[in-house]
Amino acid sequence: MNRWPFRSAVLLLLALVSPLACAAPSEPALIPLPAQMQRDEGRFVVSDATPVVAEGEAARQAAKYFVEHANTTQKLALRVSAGPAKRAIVFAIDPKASTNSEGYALQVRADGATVKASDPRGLFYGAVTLWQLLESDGGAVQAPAVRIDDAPRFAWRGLMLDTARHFRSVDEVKRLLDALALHKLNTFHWHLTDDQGWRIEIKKYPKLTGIGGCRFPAGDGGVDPNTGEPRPYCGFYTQDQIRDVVRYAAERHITIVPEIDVPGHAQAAIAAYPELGVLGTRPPVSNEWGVNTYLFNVEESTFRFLEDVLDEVSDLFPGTYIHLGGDEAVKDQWVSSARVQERMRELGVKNEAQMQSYMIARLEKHLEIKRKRLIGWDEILEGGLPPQATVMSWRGTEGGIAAAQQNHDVVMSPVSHLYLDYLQTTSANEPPGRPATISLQKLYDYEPVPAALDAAQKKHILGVQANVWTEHMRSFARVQHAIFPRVAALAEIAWSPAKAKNFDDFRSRLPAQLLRYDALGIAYAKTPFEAEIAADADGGRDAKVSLSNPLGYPIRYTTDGRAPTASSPLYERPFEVPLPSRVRAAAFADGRMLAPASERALDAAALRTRTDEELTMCSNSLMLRLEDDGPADGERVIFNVDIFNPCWRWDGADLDGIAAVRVRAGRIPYFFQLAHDEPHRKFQPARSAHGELVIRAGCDGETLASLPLPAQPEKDGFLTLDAKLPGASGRRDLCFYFTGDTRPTMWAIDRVTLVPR
Ligand code: TNX
Repeated sequence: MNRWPFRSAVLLLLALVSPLACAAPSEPALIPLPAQMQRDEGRFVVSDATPVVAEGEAARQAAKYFVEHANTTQKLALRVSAGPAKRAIVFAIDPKASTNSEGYALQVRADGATVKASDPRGLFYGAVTLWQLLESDGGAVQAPAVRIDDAPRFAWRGLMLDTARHFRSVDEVKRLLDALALHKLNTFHWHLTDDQGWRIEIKKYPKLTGIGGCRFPAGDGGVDPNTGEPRPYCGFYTQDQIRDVVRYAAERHITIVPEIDVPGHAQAAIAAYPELGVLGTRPPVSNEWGVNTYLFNVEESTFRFLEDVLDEVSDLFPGTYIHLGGDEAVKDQWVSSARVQERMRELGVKNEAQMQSYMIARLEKHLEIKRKRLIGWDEILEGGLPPQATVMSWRGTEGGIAAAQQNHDVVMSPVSHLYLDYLQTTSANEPPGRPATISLQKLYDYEPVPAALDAAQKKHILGVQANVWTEHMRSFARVQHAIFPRVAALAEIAWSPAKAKNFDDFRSRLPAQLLRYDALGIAYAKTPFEAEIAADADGGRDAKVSLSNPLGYPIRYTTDGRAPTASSPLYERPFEVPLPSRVRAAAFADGRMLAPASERALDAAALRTRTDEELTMCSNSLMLRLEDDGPADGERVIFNVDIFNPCWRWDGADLDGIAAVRVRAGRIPYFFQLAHDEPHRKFQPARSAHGELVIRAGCDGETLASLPLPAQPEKDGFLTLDAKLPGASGRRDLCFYFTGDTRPTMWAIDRVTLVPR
């Protein structure tokens, strides 16, 4: 009798039951890790009949939050009651429970659970922890017996969302706030104004949203496919919606820090009210990424405008901080304006950096009247800064160090580690974004308190924040991909004691967090959990296959076309397969597949093709992963391209028996304002009307082919060119680039195929 089908069925069943049971980790999979935890003997079984006891409003709120989430993820129908009860879950405010208002004490015993805190905030975080403790094997839900004494490491645990570049609905913002709370984050920095859109209703200046709330996207994305008419991209929050979001955040103990960016990133405001600008003319709301040159002017009337705006903003947001931006304000317009220079003389201001300082200081004074504190990006340090101002350090840690040394409070948010618009893996399944990868581990290993600071200066580090800039995130799915699971690592940086941090341990707790994401409907990034299949043709009959997972989870694979399971062979080292073959592979943890299996058909033809992701960039000047501009809605092709040097390499291409190289390229808009970086963009001189595709043996080597480009791509937006390589042989480093200044569009390679003789 053939026993294998039976065995597979059993394994399948095992794989289907909740992996939390299979995992049975000795330590509960809590994220972020609590400050102190002790595991005791036994477990508390929770059922629909388990009473949840809460006395007083604060306790009731925390209990309700716990019950809701226990219902969502564990299908428990718990009810909150006031009376004492046996074998209960108890939430209580207790002044002695914790000295930190965000701290709590939690105990689970075989006969019940208690969460106590001195403040509603702490009680709320205790509720989150208790929810995370719930485990189920498909049958009973239980929590391990444990004693936890917890409090956060940092007071500022933040995430910034840019809703200017791409707008997100109120519902999406709320879903995000919910998820932040479950990571014990307490600050939501809401980027509401930028060159590409003004997103907050200001009653006194309705054109800010009426005009500044819409832009016409570059290329096909800004054209209605049915009518051919321009199609605007619009969105803003009414003041009622803002109040609603503020209330929703407060219920989750999240403070919102609104950002109104001055004096740069102001093009949308100036498009609405040109009199606020330096040139006096009306620019369009920008549809280009990068650094735009439009600045607010420095007239008294503009200060009145900004103060009016800040008055309305202050009334909407009850939190202490208002963010005034200050980033990337290239001063060209101020330098070349006679009127701004005259104003600078009037004000006794020596240079443009001091002019920005004057502006920030004056607005800071105004915020003081409204009992608000000013925070801004680290550029606000240049030219001097009022002592009360807080600095958000993004350009590295230097700004943060300098600020703390000058006794300013600091929030660390370095582009190198905490920018979530940077992609997290090199997978071809990554969405558009910035491919200088910030992996989960890189983010996790970030330490926010610079060693360069002395003890007193270290106290100025309020905390950390990750930033989600959304130039490349058209959808909420992409925003979630950028945030999850990296926000789990951020949570641990922000909350857990520095000495408790351990990436391997974090990684072992992560699969349980993914199950929570699944249950909550959070569209986390799958790319860190994929198996990557790399193959190298060995002479033509066989290929050498290597498998990897960005996080190092074990990989199982098949070569017989079947889907990999928890019992498929475990990958240990590179192996050979005959051609053709089909390799399928997936990463596993606790017997569960972490992401859909990857698949690769290996045959001689497939191995002669490289996609843009598989090619190497000739330099790393400004690498982007960009999407096509069409179709207006739906899926678009994505290209890896260095916009400063659009040049790709195939190192060691095997040219034996090869007659030609076929290059498929797409044409995408060139929609970047690079200000002072613009001259670094190198356009190789063109020889023909529309430039050419040049292929060389090594980027400085002999030219193998130079093919003139047409004026237009084919109907589908692509172009296929065949370059004959007579007499090609051996291994060569092929280098591909396009010549000519092709703005406002540019060519980008989609794939390269070696065509045999
Ligand atoms: C720099 S970070 C910016 C943003 C961009 C971001 C893209 C900062 C204060 N300014 O305007 O969106 O780079 O990574």
